[in-house]
Order: sequence, then structure tokens, then C-alpha cells
Amino acid sequence: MGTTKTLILQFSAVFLLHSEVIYSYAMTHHHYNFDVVETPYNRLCSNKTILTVNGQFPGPTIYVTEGDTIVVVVANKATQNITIHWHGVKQPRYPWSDGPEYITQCPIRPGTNFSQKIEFSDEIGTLWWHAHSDWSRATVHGAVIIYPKKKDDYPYHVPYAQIPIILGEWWKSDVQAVLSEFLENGGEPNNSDAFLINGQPGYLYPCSTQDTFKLTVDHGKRYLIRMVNAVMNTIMFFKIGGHNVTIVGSDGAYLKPFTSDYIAISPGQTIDFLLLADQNPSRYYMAARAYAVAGNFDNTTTTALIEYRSAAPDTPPPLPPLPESNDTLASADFTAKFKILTQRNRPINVPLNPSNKLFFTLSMNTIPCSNSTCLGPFGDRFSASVNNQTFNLPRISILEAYYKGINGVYGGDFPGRPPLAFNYTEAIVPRALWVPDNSTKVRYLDYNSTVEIVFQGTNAVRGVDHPMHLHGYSFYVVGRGFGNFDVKRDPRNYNLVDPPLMNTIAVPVNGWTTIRFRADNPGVWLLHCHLERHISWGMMMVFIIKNGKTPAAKMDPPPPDFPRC
Ligand SMILES: *[C@@H]1O[C@H](CO)[C@@H](O)[C@H](O)[C@H]1NC(C)=O
Ligand SMILES: *[C@@H]1O[C@H](CO)[C@@H](O)[C@H](O)[C@H]1NC(C)=O
Ligand SMILES: *[C@@H]1O[C@H](CO)[C@@H](O)[C@H](O)[C@H]1NC(C)=O
Ligand SMILES: *[C@@H]1O[C@H](CO)[C@@H](O)[C@H](O)[C@H]1NC(C)=O
Ligand SMILES: *[C@@H]1O[C@H](CO)[C@@H](O)[C@H](O)[C@H]1NC(C)=O
Ligand SMILES: *[C@@H]1O[C@H](CO)[C@@H](O)[C@H](O)[C@H]1NC(C)=O
Ligand SMILES: *[C@@H]1O[C@H](CO)[C@@H](O)[C@H](O)[C@H]1NC(C)=O
Ligand SMILES: *[C@@H]1O[C@H](CO)[C@@H](O)[C@H](O)[C@H]1NC(C)=O
Ligand SMILES: *[C@@H]1O[C@H](CO)[C@@H](O)[C@H](O)[C@H]1NC(C)=O
Ligand SMILES: *[C@@H]1O[C@H](CO)[C@@H](O)[C@H](O)[C@H]1NC(C)=O
Ligand SMILES: *[C@@H]1O[C@H](CO)[C@@H](O)[C@H](O)[C@H]1NC(C)=O
Ligand SMILES: *[C@@H]1O[C@H](CO)[C@@H](O)[C@H](O)[C@H]1NC(C)=O
Ligand SMILES: [Cu+2]
Repeated sequence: MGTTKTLILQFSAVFLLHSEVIYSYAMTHHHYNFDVVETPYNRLCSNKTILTVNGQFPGPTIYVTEGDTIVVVVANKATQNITIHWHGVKQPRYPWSDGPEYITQCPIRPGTNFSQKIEFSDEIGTLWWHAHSDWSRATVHGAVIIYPKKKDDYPYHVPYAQIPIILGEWWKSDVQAVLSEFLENGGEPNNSDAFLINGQPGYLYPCSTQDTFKLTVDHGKRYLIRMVNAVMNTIMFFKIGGHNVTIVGSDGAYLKPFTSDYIAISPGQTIDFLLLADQNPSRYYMAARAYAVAGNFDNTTTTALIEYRSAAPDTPPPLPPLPESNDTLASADFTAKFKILTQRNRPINVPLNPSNKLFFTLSMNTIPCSNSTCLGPFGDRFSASVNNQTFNLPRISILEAYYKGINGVYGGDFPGRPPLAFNYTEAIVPRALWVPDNSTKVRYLDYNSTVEIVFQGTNAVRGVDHPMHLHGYSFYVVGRGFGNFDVKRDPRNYNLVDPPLMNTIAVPVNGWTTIRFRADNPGVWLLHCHLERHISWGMMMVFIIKNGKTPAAKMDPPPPDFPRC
């Protein structure tokens, strides 16, 4: 990396902007105002107007203590629809605040408000919130920090300071224009122009050096980094130069600590890790770039700085060597190291004999173009599916239709197995198998029944990783592998002892992943791929967990200001 004199001089001009270092505990709050507004922002030498919460990008951090209930008044002061999702917060019996548009609610229209009650239960560590309507989540997102009840309750060294690091993605164009363009032409979305660390691209991009995020550290101190991947379309590799880190948590649950010299993180996931500032007091880069195996992707690298307080002001840091962008093992093996931390007050309850055994194929698809000049493969239009069902969003929310017993909004027969068995991962899947069905179907689950889902990635059109996210639950990730899932052989290697408890897990390219959970949260809950282009193409389905018999096992009624269509 050719470091020039000019570059070195620029480094000393780096100043702290949009940085947020929390020394030990920050105040927790039970009430937040989220004003959704259009705000001008300048990045990469160009101005545009983005949707933000309270004018901030990334949006405000929410601070709570485990088990808290908070109220967030979302006031839509912008000119477009919005919904807000509390990613990883289970919200027991209360899907009304969950957020995905036309699944649990209709959008909050311009000029209207929605007071969202957010109920935390056993989540601990870091989660996040984001828009769950069209592509607004590109700029409408922020961290959720969940402190333990007592300051010394951390199952690791109490950190000297805590730093949210949010990975993001930036288009110079308006993101809604990018969305409507690729839905119209049937092809892939335009690549983004940059990745971001805490809202800033970093010095490898034009007009970005000044505002690069910088973390100043004291030698010998231990920092807790609370990382959120808010990127829209790619799993990310992240690395800090000259330091290894200790991973201690993910997706709002603790992990058995392990050391790594890089991070792989899916859109939707959070990872908490400790950084011990014990190296030569100098300057180091953090850097992140995409992991991608196929298709177009943004091949740029975002950076930020770590500077020891005693560092000489002009030491030029080397760029840390990130894994290759196509390094599938570096991506899959990282998450495979996750094991839940056993704690007395947090029992591990992996369902051992799940009563619902589901097998879901995840496919890229093509559908015919009306005029054969669409920009997908062979002039067709891209689509995506779960068990060959491309999800067609209804006009009113599934939750409202379910609660009020409105017929004709959705069907109740989402298949538990793919309609057609084939060699899911064969090198070339015949084109006849690329065309999906199009439907709006849910799958019912009995209250307190146990569920296993084997996600099988297919090579239809082309294989790609799918970070699958379930609303309303965390699930145990008990196994994963490459190729076709083998029902006789593979379950023997399941981890039923200390599997990680996650809400988002990447199914590796042409591979499979098995999750298990107990269906103890009644309501309407979305399951989807967290790559934004895949959800736009229909890779989602919905579970309805029926009410149980006791009052504590039934869904709560809707709030008075619940948005209507
Ligand atoms: C972009 O906005 C900045 C201030 O926000 C302003 O100084 C600059 O002139 C604008 N540039 C363009 C091209 O509009
Ligand atoms: C919506 O919330 C805002 C606070 O951001 C408040 O000023 C306004 O009065 C509320 N509007 C309605 C209709 O409740
Ligand atoms: C997408 O990229 C194409 C080709 O560079 C360009 O013509 C088009 O304007 C872009 N669309 C948007 C919404 O930025
Ligand atoms: C064909 O359809 C696509 C998608 O609907 C559209 O973008 C394109 O302009 C159409 N082409 C012609 C020649 O009509
Ligand atoms: C980080 O771990 C790698 C092995 O994974 C080791 O080679 C390297 O020396 C370690 N670096 C530091 C700074 O501890
Ligand atoms: C991505 O960029 C790196 C360096 O900037 C380059 O070496 C690599 O070939 C690029 N990869 C792809 C797939 O374009
Ligand atoms: C990644 O891409 C490089 C060059 O594009 C290629 O040489 C290498 O084999 C690829 N690695 C994997 C794991 O596919
Ligand atoms: C499925 O396809 C893979 C990849 O082409 C091949 O290695 C495997 O033998 C096939 N399996 C069967 C049962 O045909
Ligand atoms: C998907 O559904 C379509 C429409 O019903 C059907 O033609 C096709 O064979 C199905 N494909 C698979 C792989 O199940
Ligand atoms: C799915 O089917 C509905 C109703 O038949 C239709 O309106 C819609 O355009 C279809 N969507 C896709 C992506 O094919
Ligand atoms: C759910 O099932 C488990 C195991 O059978 C049982 O221990 C528990 O009491 C049940 N919970 C409820 C609320 O019924
Ligand atoms: C906004 O939401 C309302 C209510 O669902 C809907 O009727 C309207 O079409 C939406 N507007 C846009 C631009 O999507
Ligand atoms: Cu996907």
C-alpha cells in the first residue's frame, strides 16, 4: 500500500465525528422519540437526501437493561411510508410492534405516529433496530445495547469502555430509486458505492479522510466493541490491524469466548468482542469488505482508525490483510466456532425431539419477462423463494387479517418440505427447476411445540449464502455443512450440548444449516433472508404460532394507534 506524505498529513487531520465511546455504563431510558425525517448528507463528494431518525446517521443508540420494557414514539415527518423493526427482540405475545410491512403492520404513513412498546426478556448484549419497509433500512438503523442487571454481571472482564461499530452500505443514488429500478428491469440492483464504519467510508474513498471514524485507546485497557452488520446485501469480513480480538457474544446472547484475527458477520447479526489495547502504541486500521461468491458486488474496502493515545501523530498504519472476498470457509468457519456460554441463570434448552421437522430449500429463481428483455439470466426476471414459494406481500397485514379473522389475505398451507426433490447442489440445476410458484402462505405451529428447520441452499440459477433471520425468536444453530443435507448422516454431528442461540444465521453457499426452537411466542412472525435484494425478490415466509390455553400463552390485543391500511 503506497503511503504518501500527503496521506500521512491527512491522518493527523482526522477528528472524532459520529463516534460514540461509552465509558462503562451509559444511562438507560424507557422512552424514546424517533422522528423520521429527510436529511441532507454528503458522502463521497456528493450530496443527497436520506431518510433518518432524528437527523442522525447511523440512528440513535437505544440503551436498556435486560428485561426492560420501553416505548418508542415513531413520528413519520417524512414524505414516504416507514416501519421500524426491533431486530432480535422477542416481544413476548406482542407481535404488534415487530414492524415488517404488510406482515405485522401497515406502514406508518407520512404525518402519522405509532407508539411502539418494545418488551425485552432474556436478550443480553447487542441487538439493533432498523426500518422494515422497502429499502429504507439502508439509512434508518441503529444499535440496541442491553446491559446486564448489575454492572459486574458481565461474564468477562468489565470493559473499560464500550464502542458500537455499525457496518453500513452507501449508494450515491437514492436507495428507493435503486430498488424500483431493479424490480422494474428484472436484473440485479446497482452495486453500492461504499461500505461504511459508523456512517463513514474511510480514507480509501474520495472526500472521506476528514471524517473517518477514529477510536482513541489507552494502552493496557480493554474495550468492548458492539458490532452490528447493517449492510444491505453482503456478508462482511472485518479485521483490526495488529490485534486479535476475543468474541464474547452474538445476537443478544453470550458466547464461550474465543480468539480470532478476523470477524465474519452477516447482515442482521451482531457480534460483541473484546479488544485489548496491548500492542505497540501506534495507529492501526480497522477494515471491512464484502464476502461474495457470485454476481455483482461492491468490491471496495471501508476503514477506520484505532489510535493509541500515546501514538506518534504521523505513524502510517498498514492495511490489515482481510480474507479474500470469495473465501467461503473463512466466512462459514467463523460462525461455526460459536458456542453458547453456559450460565446458571440462563439454562440451555435445545429441543431434543422436535415435533415439527421442516425442510426449507432456499433458491434463486427466474420468472418469465413479459417482453423477454429483462436484465435477469436469459432475459428473464430474478426472483427468490423458500420451498419454491416466492412470497407475494398482501395489501393488509397478515397479523391484522389473522387477529380479525379476515379471509382471503393468506393461505395456511406453506409446505413443510420442497414440493419437488432434486439434487439441490448439483453443478447445473436444469432451467425447468428455476421457475418458482408465487403465493402468500403461512405455516401454523402449535403453541409450545418444538421445531427443527433444515435450511438447504440450492444451486438453482446460482448458489449463494443466505443469512436467515427469524422474528420473535432466537434459535439454536445445531449443525451446518456443505452439499445436500443427509438425513441419516448429518444429524449425528449436531451440537445439542452448547449450540449458539442466534436470530440470524448464514446458510453457506450450496450447503445447509439446521436450527431448533420452541414455539412459545404466540403471534405472526416473519422468516426471511436478510440480504435485502433477496427479500425484495420474495425469499420469505411467515409462521403463525397459535395461542395456547392459559392467558399467559395468548397474544395481547393491538395498541390503539396501530397503523391501518
Ligand atoms: C453539498 O453540501 C455541502 C454542505 O452540506 C455544501 O457545502 C456543498 O456546496 C454541497 N455540494 C453540492 C454539489 O451541492
Ligand atoms: C406525533 O409525535 C410528535 C412527536 O414527535 C408530536 O409532536 C405530535 O403531536 C404527534 N402527532 C400525533 C398526531 O399524535
Ligand atoms: C444504475 O447503474 C446504471 C449503469 O451505471 C445507471 O445508468 C443508472 O442510472 C443507475 N441507477 C440508479 C438508480 O442509480
Ligand atoms: C420490457 O420489460 C421491462 C420490464 O418490465 C422494461 O424495463 C422494458 O422497458 C421493456 N422493454 C420493452 C422494449 O418494452
Ligand atoms: C493472532 O493470532 C494468530 C493466530 O491466529 C497469531 O499468529 C498472531 O500472532 C496473533 N497476533 C497477535 C497480535 O496476538
Ligand atoms: C477486488 O479488489 C481487489 C483489490 O482492490 C482485487 O485484488 C480483486 O481482484 C477484486 N476482486 C474482484 C472479484 O473484483
Ligand atoms: C477466489 O478467486 C481467486 C481469483 O479470482 C481464485 O484464484 C481462487 O481460487 C478463488 N478462491 C475460491 C475459494 O474460490
Ligand atoms: C449432486 O450434484 C453434485 C454436484 O454436481 C454431485 O457431486 C453429486 O454426486 C450429485 N448427487 C447425486 C445424488 O446425484
Ligand atoms: C415450483 O413451482 C412451479 C409452479 O407450480 C412448478 O412448475 C415447478 O416445478 C416448481 N419447482 C420446484 C423446484 O419445485
Ligand atoms: C404473483 O401472483 C399475483 C397474483 O396472481 C400477481 O399479481 C403478481 O404479479 C405475481 N408476482 C410475481 C412476482 O410473479
Ligand atoms: C412447554 O413444554 C415444556 C416441555 O414439555 C413444559 O415443560 C412447559 O411447561 C410448557 N410450557 C407451557 C407454557 O405450557
Ligand atoms: C403507504 O402505505 C399505505 C397504507 O398501506 C398504502 O396505501 C400506500 O400505497 C403506501 N404508499 C406507498 C408509496 O407505498
Ligand atoms: Cu438470501
